[in-house]
Amino acid sequence: MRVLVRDLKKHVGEEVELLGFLHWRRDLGKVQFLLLRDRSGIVQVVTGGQKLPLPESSLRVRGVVVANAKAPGGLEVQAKAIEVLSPALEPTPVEIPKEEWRASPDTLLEYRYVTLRGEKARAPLKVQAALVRGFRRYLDRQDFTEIFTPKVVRAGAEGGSGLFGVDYFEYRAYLAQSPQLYKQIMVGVFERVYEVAPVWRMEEHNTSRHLNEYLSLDVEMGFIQDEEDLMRLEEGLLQEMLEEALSSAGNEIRLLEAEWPSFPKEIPRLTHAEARRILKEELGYPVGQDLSEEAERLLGQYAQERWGSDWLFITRYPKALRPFYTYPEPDGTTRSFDLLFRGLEITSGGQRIHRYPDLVESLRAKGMDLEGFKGYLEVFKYGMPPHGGFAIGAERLTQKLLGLPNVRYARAFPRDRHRLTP
Ligand code: AMO
Repeated sequence: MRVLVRDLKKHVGEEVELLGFLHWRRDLGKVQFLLLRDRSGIVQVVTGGQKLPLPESSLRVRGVVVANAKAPGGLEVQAKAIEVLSPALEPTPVEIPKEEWRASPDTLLEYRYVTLRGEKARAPLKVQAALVRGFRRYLDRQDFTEIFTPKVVRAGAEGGSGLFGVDYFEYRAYLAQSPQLYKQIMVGVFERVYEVAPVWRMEEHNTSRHLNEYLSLDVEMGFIQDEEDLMRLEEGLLQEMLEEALSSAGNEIRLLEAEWPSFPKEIPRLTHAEARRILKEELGYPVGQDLSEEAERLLGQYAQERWGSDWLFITRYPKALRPFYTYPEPDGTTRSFDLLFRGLEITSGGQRIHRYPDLVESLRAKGMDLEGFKGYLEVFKYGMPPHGGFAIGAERLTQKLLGLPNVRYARAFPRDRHRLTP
């Protein structure tokens, strides 16, 4: 019966069977050392008189577990038999044990199908999976229903720009840039919904924080009072996501030496107007209407210094800066918010317009084509309750939590301006 590397300590003195990949090998003539990597960890295996195959070959190893203070993890396996299940045919383009961000990012990403096997390369994906599990679990407990909305759509949700076109028989269609309109429609069905799915943004940005395909963690909730209900929901939600990551991907978090954030009971909130005032008057930053990435970074620092918080909500954005569906206030602001984490926007959200005439007027005021929104608009004739929601960018959250230099490392196969393979 197969034993996983993480369980070997329970089998000292016993003969076990291991399955895994040849992570690294060293031949001293009479003895050969190899590191065997499975999904749970890495162990040293010692053998004699064997010709070992190339690294990354998959193996079955039978041997006795012995304590050895000098071996990584304090254990090694003295092999009785090594069977090559599938030999590597070529040396790997990057030496996996040395991957440690030492190769150039382009090289790591070009050979991602095999560089992902590195312990540090795969760790962010493990942490992300745990974050998503926490996301689902928290919302399930709050009586949300998971939904699955179309990814090929007739119109953009966020204002029409940044859409990838696709041929859909004789029609022009687009890849969804957000499940926004569908998650709102589904509030009329289940009141509380969420979705975990990729979205596409045709943006030219070639930065360490932009992807052209990313995982959007979307939430939408009916019968809210205002956007404060949503921010409180997100506080509880993030807390559970972080707890799940720490408890089930703790090894990965330690491996990456991530500085884990503390989570305040209540995240500090600044209105957009206050944030601009602080930037201008206290930080001497020449601020425009829109907060630049540099401005967000400065506000992140400010929250750290003033409240000791890695997290900061910016609320009440002006109408001109938010999509047509955002609930307006008479003073020209909206019931909207962004969440900054360590100075990077990881969430946008807010209350939505829920009355038909207001929505039509808002679309017109933004100069948008009503025709494309026909199916969406109709539902507002049928008693849509006050509602709102938000979306968390999964890769950005993962990147900032783990201190990754680039958001691309938080996605298995990133799609960026020039990368469509692997
Ligand atoms: P927004 O467009 O602000 O809002 O996106 C929400 C969150 O998604 C992440 N994000 C990105 N991550 C990586 N690469 C990108 N190019 C990228 N663009 C956005 C960010 C951002 O905060 N429908 C609204 C949400 C809502 O109101 O419910 C929306 O999509 O973390």
